Amino acid sequence: MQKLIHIDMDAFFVSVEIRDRPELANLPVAVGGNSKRRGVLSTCNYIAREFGVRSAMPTSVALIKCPNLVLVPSRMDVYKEVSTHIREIFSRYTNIIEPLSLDEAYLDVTDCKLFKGSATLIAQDIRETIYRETGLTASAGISSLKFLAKVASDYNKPNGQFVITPSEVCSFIAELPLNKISGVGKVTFEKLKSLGLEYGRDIQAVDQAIINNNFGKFGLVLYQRCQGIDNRNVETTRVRKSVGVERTFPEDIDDLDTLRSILTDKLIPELKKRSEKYLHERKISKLGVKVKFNDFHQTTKDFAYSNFDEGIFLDLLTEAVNRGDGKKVRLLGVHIGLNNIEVKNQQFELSW
Ligand code: TTP
Ligand code: MG
Repeated sequence: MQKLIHIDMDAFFVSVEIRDRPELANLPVAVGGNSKRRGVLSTCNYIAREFGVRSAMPTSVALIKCPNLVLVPSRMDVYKEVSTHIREIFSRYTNIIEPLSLDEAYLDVTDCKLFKGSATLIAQDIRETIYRETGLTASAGISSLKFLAKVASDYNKPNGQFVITPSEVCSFIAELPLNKISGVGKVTFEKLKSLGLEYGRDIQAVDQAIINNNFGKFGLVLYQRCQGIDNRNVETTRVRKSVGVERTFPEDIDDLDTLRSILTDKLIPELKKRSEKYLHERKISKLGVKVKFNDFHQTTKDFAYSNFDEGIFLDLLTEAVNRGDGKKVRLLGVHIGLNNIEVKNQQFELSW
């Protein structure tokens, strides 16, 4: 049985702003909504939520609900930095991490040996570590099923956590309002209710054909969820760390000038072309050259740098070739390192 944790930062953007401007702590505060007439809020703190203010609400509406609302411009670069930091914290507990947005991720801690493998204590420790290192609070949900971990992280929000143990799954779902299940939006929920289906127990008791006939593919998913079936794993996105191009020669080469011109005329242009698509979102962290000698011994020489620079590549080549003490070169490669990925969330970008 897998042990999953869903972590979600509390009122993320606005909590970062209040952390950095503590004088705002007891006021209703929202991020975004730059124009009073046309803007839309990104999020707001829990004080503002008591007035009915919400994410994605037009600023004009929010100001009617809460005339004293303090509007703060967003600072994406800072939120991204915090996001990178919390992901680094997650990686101290597991390698199986699936980020969903800047402030939210699933973690599979099945194999984590800390706290005698108690997912509840691991989640507690992650949240404490996040608070200690970033000054921000997070909430967590713990369960053996992905969809329930997500439901659970909302349960004791903010700054809380909730665990649904395997033996509690069935009874928990029975009491669960169906609109808490990811994928059940307003329209689907209304339709379900019109069929007398409002809680998990209603679907647990109904004939599967009724759900299939009315809700198609999603009906099957919903039916399975309510039976406690969610076979999805935590999907780690493998992040590419480098891009490289290399060439094995038809005949070994010992002339440095020939190697230099292969590097500048062929390999670097090809590397540039191949890296283009990554460099829209990522930056270069280092340049490197790899040399394999005719005895199959190979060596790599890297240099931390953030741009393509032919001179640096050539210097690296000379150093690498010199390591061969006159041996002929069988293969030559160039590569760049890519820095950590920055998450882009189109949906959120629209609502700035
Ligand atoms: P959420 O986790 O949905 O919201 P939140 O962290 O502000 O509040 P909580 O989790 O405590 O309920 O979203 C994370 C961040 O994403 C949020 O701080 C701002 C941004 N965001 C938008 O910009 N627009 C939106 O419509 C939503 C929902 C979020
Ligand atoms: Mg959040």
